[in-house]
Amino acid sequence: MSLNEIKSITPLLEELTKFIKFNRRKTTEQIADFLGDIETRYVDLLHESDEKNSKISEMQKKIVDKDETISGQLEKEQALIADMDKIKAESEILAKEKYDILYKYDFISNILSAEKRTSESMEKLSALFNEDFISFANQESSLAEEAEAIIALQNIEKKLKMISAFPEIYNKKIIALGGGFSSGKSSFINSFFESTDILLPVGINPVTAIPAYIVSGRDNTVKGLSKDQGCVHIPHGIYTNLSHDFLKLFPFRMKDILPVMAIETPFEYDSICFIDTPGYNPASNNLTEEDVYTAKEYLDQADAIIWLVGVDSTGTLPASDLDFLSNINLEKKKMYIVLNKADLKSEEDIKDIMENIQDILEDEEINYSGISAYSSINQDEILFDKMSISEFLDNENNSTEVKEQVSIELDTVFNMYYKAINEDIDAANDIKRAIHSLELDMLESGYDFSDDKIGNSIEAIKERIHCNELEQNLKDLDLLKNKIFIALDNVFKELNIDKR
Ligand SMILES: Nc1nc2c(ncn2[C@@H]2O[C@H](COP(=O)(O)OP(=O)(O)OP(=O)(O)O)[C@@H](O)[C@H]2O)c(=O)[nH]1
Ligand SMILES: [Mg+2]
Repeated sequence: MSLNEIKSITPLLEELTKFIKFNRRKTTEQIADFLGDIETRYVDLLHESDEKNSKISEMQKKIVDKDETISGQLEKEQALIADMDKIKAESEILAKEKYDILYKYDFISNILSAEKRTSESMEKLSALFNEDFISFANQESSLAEEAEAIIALQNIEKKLKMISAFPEIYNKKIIALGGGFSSGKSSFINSFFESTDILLPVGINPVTAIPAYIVSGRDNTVKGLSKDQGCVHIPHGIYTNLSHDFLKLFPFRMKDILPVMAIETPFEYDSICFIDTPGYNPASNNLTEEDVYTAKEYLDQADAIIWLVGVDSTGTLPASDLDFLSNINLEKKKMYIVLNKADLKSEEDIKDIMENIQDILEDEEINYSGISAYSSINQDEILFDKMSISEFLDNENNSTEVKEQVSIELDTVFNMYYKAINEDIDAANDIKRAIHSLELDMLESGYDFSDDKIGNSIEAIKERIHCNELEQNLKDLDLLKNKIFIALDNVFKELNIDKR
């Protein structure tokens, strides 16, 4: 029984006492009845109290259940918060990826939509090279070294197209940087830049993937040349990223749409155009195998070559360098050797390496204008033989007459054909003369040609040896040469107008 209930009975008990004291006359039954009522009331109260107690414990149980539910929900809430954080982090990554994709997409669409630079005269010359010349080459059969002639023409065409697209390189002395990957070609060129606003990307992994023409100018600009001669500005953020690793992210070969770039930045040698080429021997994976071809292609078209050897790697001229160089036509080019990263070796080591490389070059009968132990990073020449690197560059720093040069190259190609056809004509005439004197000798000896097997054979040979076709080839060649030189003239006229 609760305290309140006991308290409620207390006044009744007090009343009973009063009753006993002041109403002694009342009967015992009345008291008993009264007591009975109280007992009943007491039992009822006990019953009520039990019910309440059980309700309380029910409530307590519910509270415990609720507590458990609440703590379960708290756990769930925490798990949800963790999930939300994860999703947020993932969406940040996705947003960055989206930004990168849009950035790349913009870059690619810029290249693809770059306005094609149509030069009527260049197109006409290309048509003469690729259609008229090829059909002439198919028609004649005198020249055995036809492939050589056609490659020479292709190189001339490439050079002219490049000048049309980047008139900045017009009449510049083209010096291509060659060497193994990471030998420091890009760092070497950077070492001459007066501004750090634009630097060629460098790094320990194969970096240079797209060759670049670099000329001195007041501005700092990077342009790309698309496959169909469109010219596009390349933003700094993209340019500094144009490494092999970046290009691997694209599902196609970047070089197919952006074969070459042109960079303008101030440096001392304003008549020189450097070409930065990819290392000819990058890691042997599919994406970079073509670098051998690219490196060769650009070294071939240069007026001079600077060949870099990183002295940190082998300390000699590697056999693979010699192999590669043996496939470059060095006859008409000057070559200068730079032993780069000389800061990483002692002067004594440098002397030994230089002597060793000089011996190899002599053994291999490779001509070189000079050899320098240089540090691109410190812009410092430690040692040289024959002439210093700055002397070499000073000597080369004079403009070339591209038109004259191309004309000479074209003449060389045409002369190959003239020589071969004329040799065939001479040979045919020699045979004709020999047969004629044979016939005379036979007549003198009394041979009757009218009914004679030998006579028929001689007639057959005479029929086969006729020079008409060869003479016609000569005439066609004259005509073609004339057309090509007129077209070439027009290309240069247009170029000069562009420059003004
Ligand atoms: N210590 C030292 N490190 C150099 C020097 N020149 C280049 N390096 C480092 O050599 C590494 C390769 O240099 P790059 O200029 O990228 O070489 P690269 O020949 O252009 O390389 P690819 O474009 O990949 O063929 C970079 O980490 C340069 O910092 C130098 O003179 N001294
Ligand atoms: Mg490089």
